[in-house]
Amino acid sequence: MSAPRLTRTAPAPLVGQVHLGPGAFFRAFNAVYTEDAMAAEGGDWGIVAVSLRSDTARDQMTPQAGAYTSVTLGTARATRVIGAVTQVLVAPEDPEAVLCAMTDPGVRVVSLTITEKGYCIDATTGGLNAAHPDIVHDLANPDTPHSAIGFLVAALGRRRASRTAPFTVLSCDNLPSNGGLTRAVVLDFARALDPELATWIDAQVPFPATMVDRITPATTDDDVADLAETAGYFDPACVVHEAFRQWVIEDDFVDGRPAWEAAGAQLVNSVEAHELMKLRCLNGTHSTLAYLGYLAGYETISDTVACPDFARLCEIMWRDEIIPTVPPPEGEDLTVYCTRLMQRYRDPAIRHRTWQIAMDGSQKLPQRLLGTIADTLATGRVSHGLCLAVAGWMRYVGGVDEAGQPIDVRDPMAEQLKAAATVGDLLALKEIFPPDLARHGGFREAVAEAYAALERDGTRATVRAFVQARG
Ligand code: CS2
Repeated sequence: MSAPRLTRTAPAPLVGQVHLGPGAFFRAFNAVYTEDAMAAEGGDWGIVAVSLRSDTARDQMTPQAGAYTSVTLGTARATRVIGAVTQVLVAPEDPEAVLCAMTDPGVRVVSLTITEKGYCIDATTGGLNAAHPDIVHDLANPDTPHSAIGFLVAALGRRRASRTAPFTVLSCDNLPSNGGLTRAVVLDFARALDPELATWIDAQVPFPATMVDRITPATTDDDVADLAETAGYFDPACVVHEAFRQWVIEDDFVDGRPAWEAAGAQLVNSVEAHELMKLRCLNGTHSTLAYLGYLAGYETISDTVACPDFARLCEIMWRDEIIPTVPPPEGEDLTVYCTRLMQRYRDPAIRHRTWQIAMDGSQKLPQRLLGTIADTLATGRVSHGLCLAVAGWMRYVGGVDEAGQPIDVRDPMAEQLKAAATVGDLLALKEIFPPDLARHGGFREAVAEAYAALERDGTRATVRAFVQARG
């Protein structure tokens, strides 16, 4: 007999937030923190979630009135039904409904998990990519936006016109200075549309930065089936994640926020040090393991670090190449932090696919690997482990694995990457490699040598040779 569908039991909270990007990470992270904050301190902080692309989350959650299950994996496996999301909208179907939600005076925070590519950044300037097809569309059709940026500016414009207080814009994506970056692209868009609106946004709208951390593999059919078997109900919107979570938030909100500190979030004046620590120590080694692990034939991160050479590669990179570039945030011991990271990576219950992490490398490499490499080059040294990771990415985006099988490369720049025939061609992509770095002889040589070793000896042998040489 098939299990009954999950149904909402607790009454839906009154809405206080809109969230753009209702994917697994949001459901495992933002919504869980908000659920806990409301349980602890009350408040009308229910969430209207908005998908900018697909109807999947809406179709999965609407029959459940927005409720879904958070599954904590590992030895402390636990499940709980989350009720913080009250509705899921699909923007392409009804942009007006999204704008109505975002202009509701009761909505005081609009948060985002739209992935790095969702910000339409021009990587060479750090500002808005005005040539991005969604931006071109939205500037010509401001009332029916496609992009998150277009929706933010349209909603803020309506709030200004109706003399409604603005909301706080809270980026929750893995980008350095994600608050300032979001502010920059929103203001660029607003200036192109209505300079007076841009002036108002600049003066009235806070864009606090955040550091977010919870390893959340994509939900599989097996996860849904396991939940149906163990909990006795069908919930296609369930999310699976590790127990660990960390949210560091700049406390700069124009009209209140949920009591996230009651849920364990850290409210600080500046997130910068935490962001750098997490992007370089966690996401830098995550991407390293993703590309080299996939090429070596490992399906998940835990499978990859189960090989002593790959675990040792991480430890050497942290010790010699990453930690020296990261000023420790107050209260953090980076050696302890990285030891804990390796414990998180090793958890076999967290089946985080190398292929999933390998996605969108053109949007991830700069803040995860290249910044660290550039900072180290400035001291006269070359980060050979990180350059091996860059070479691994280059081999990966070549689209063929070591068994000669095709690799399903997912990246906004997939066509350009496929057309790049050599290391030099890839280094010439200014959207990824800053010209100063791409021209640096020590960097070019280290990447080219690593690429040649991967091609000649294979990934496992190359990683082994690296760790044996650097013990
Ligand atoms: C991962 C991140 O998919 C990826 O790129 O590196 O989603 C990572 O799991 C999170 O940042 C962990 O907090």
